[in-house]
Amino acid sequence: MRVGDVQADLVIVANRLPVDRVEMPDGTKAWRRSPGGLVSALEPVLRANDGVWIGWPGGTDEDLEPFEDDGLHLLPMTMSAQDIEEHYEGFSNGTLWPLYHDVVAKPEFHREWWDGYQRVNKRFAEKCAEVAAKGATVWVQDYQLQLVPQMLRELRPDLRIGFYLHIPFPPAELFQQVPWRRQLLEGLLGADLVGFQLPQAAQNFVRLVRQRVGHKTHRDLVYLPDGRTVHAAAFPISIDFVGFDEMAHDESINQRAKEIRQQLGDPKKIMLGVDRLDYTKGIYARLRAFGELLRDTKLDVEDVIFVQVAVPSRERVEQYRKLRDDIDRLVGRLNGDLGRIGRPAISYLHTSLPRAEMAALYRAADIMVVTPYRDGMNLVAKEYVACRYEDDGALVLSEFAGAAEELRQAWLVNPYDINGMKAALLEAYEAEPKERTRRMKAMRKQVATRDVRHWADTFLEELAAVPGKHKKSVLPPNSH
Ligand code: GDG
Repeated sequence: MRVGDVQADLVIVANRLPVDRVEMPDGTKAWRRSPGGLVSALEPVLRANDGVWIGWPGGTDEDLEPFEDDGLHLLPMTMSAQDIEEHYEGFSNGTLWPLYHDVVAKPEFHREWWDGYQRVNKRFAEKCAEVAAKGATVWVQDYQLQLVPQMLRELRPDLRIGFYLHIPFPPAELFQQVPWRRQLLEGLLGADLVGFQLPQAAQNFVRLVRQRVGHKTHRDLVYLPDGRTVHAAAFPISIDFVGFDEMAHDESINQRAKEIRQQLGDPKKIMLGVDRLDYTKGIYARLRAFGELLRDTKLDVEDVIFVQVAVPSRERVEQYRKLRDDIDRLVGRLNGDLGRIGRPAISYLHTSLPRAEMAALYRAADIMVVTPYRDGMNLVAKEYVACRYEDDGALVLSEFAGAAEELRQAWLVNPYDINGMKAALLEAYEAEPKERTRRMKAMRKQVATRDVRHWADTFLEELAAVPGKHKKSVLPPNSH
């Protein structure tokens, strides 16, 4: 099939395609479905609407034809080495990522990165404009493509455009650092509906639009001089609860969970962290807190082990390389100082794992430790909850993960407060089974009802409901 010839009624645009280009052992290239939550959320929607997904398949300079994979229509975008350096590694991950995560690392501002960001956004917008049918719905995903809504609206005013930001949207005090702040806001205002993880992020956005662009706003609505209304609202993302719950019941997964326990030397308790190796995730501080509990003899390596899976991520970006070295050193030191023969303090894996192995780890872990400094949502926390069908296990969760708004019964911690984190780890470790069950039951109920289908459905319903032209009298925007 030639997707390029098709006019689609639903177009999803994301930085990445839902499949990765992989090289097979015989040297040929093939496609492999990426495992993320976003893919499982959007796949049924795309299927039901016979839509098209536009995105980068990974790799450079390979021109690929549109194709169909397992019934999904996919349209690969080509990225040059320069695009990757300036748009992806540069402006997206060197400027926006740290800026939007509370400046946990220092964002860098480079004019050539901004040029690359604009260039790639333009190409994505043009591709959308080509394949969207008249009056179609386009759903743009995430911080790498914030200019697409406006660029696309200029090309195709007939479209209904939604935008969803998967990461936090910062308060005005931080956002205004960016030299191109107004362009970014105007880029987003091309959408009819701008979705965020949390209500606070939507409020930050509306406030910035009022202050920086000068548009009239009322609660979660922005009134534009051309008569359009832009709606900003929160749609907390979630997971395929039923899918995880079913996988967790699988005999072979539970067998594997037992085996993992044995291989770890049958400790009384297993603590677990699973994160992309990213400085926002708070891996270093969490391991330090655990190390101190051992050093203080509050915990003993004979009883407990910390399994930390760090999934390789953005390895060409300098800050990520440094983080990896720091964590390598810390793990080495803690194991050297505190471990015994056959009893390391930390079992550290720098790798990505198959989904089934992740589920087995969730089944094996008595305490899941999720302590980001800032996180849009954090799906790992929800996946753990979904796998604990016996209502056992304990979740230690950062207050600064979006998930903390919903998972109130977790042991909530401030990841900057090492003593507080130590206390929470210890409490979760020592909690009575009854207490763990009470908390887990409530959290499972929450994740089961607010699953990823609910997320996608509510967003698309809201997008379809955005009102037509408003009749407000508004002044042209100011010009600062
Ligand atoms: C961004 C936002 C927001 C991880 N390691 C492996 C693996 N994973 C899967 C997990 C989970 C996903 O990747 C990670 O999602 P998170 O939400 O935890 O974090 P980010 O990657 O930072 O995601 C975040 C999210 O977007 C969605 O909006 O929640 O706040 O930062 O699904 O299971 N999957 C497999 N092997 C691994 O080794 N198969």
